[in-house]
Amino acid sequence: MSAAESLVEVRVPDMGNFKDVAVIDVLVKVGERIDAEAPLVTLETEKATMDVPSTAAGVIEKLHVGKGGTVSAGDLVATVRSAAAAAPAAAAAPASEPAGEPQSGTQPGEDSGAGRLRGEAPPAAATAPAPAAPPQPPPAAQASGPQSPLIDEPGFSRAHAGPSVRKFARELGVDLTRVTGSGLKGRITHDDVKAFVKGALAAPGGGALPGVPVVDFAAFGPVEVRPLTRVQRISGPRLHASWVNVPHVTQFDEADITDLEALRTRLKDGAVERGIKLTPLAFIVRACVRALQAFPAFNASLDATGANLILKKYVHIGFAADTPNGLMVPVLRDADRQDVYEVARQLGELSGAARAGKLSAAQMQGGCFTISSLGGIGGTAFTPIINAPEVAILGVSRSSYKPLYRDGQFVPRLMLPLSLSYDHRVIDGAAAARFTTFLAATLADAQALIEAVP
Ligand code: CAO
Repeated sequence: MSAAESLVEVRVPDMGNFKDVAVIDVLVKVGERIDAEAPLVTLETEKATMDVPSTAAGVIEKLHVGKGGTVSAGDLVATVRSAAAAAPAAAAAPASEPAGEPQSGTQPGEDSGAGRLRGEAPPAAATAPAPAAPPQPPPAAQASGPQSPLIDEPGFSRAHAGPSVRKFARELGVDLTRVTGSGLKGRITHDDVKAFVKGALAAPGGGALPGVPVVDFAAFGPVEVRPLTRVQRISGPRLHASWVNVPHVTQFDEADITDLEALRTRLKDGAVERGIKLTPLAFIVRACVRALQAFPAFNASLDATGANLILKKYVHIGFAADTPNGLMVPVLRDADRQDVYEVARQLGELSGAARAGKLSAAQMQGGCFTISSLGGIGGTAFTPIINAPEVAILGVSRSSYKPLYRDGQFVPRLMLPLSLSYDHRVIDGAAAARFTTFLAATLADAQALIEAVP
């Protein structure tokens, strides 16, 4: 060892209350040259994983832990022969946040959880003494990586993978939610990402979607270029992601709303006196709540692995609102706890805020199921795109009188067209037909829809 070189001991950082944590991967070999912050080993508790990064650049002189072993805070992980000035030998390295991205829902300025095991609440008190000067989080934990509209960001940040695998996936534009992990407890490895890319390249079309031709329209006549609105630029990639990732099927049906419309007409003026516009949509929301309660698989989402269905015990209903800035989807929270008047009041408030461009981010989050009503405009049916990761969306078109054959004769009935698009990975056709049949029957039972909600 030359005079300029020094030996740096890299130790397990403070991990809150965790002891004897499993070493599930050793990411370097003796003699290997590494950069500062390079992940050395991966640790895993029952709830989370983290990598221990090197505090210095240099060459691995000795490894003190092996795959399958266990470690606690302060244990020696590796000795690094470093040419540069090194960190104090006994200093614990900061824990590397595996994500390198902000956690879902984390706002700028909030504690992103860097330096803790992912998936854990902040420890009430550190069990090991903290270094004199708190170490800065590694650069990867400070800045989020470049984001691709085709990556499911919340899912990506929850994926079971270490920082180097995340960085690798970002570089290749791989959405980790679509990669199956072959490591311990489904952890995603570099090889898994490589295999995913190979598979994508081997797919027909080389994994990329065939492009549409680029045309110089000006060659055929005068044109004007108008940029998409901000809302369109955000919603476009999401609609596209749902369209290409989710196998959509649309089930069509009709509901006899003759009695419902008669009831609504009777109640409408009284509602106006209370400042409420009682539109058909409020009754449709109430009917959807009942259908979602009767068919819980429609009030669910697939998890990031695609192997489990997350059934929601709350009912937040999104509805598409046509605004001057483009399509927005405000979310009516706890629709199961509101009567039709309260639903109507909130629909009015939320659609007003949407049109005025005053919806907060929170008012557009947490939806379980979406309704897209074009009934006020026209049309007989359409195929709405699912607001993924929701698993179904109800399209509603304009009601019209139709002859219905009843008791040996045709009678005029007001029929409401329903178009239910659903994720065929989660819902089969029979369930969808049962759902719309139930919905139609519920809409036909007008009195039940105005019952008070506890
Ligand atoms: N059949 C017949 N008439 C209907 C109807 C239906 N299915 N639904 C609503 N109407 C009537 C209403 O009764 C109302 O008539 P009155 O004023 O005479 O009572 C009129 O149409 C207008 O209703 P509205 O638009 O004020 O209220 P709403 O609750 O029906 O809809 C909202 C609210 C926000 C959903 C709607 O304004 C809107 O933005 N719709 C467009 C949604 C959209 O763009 N979807 C496509 C998404 S995919 O690109």
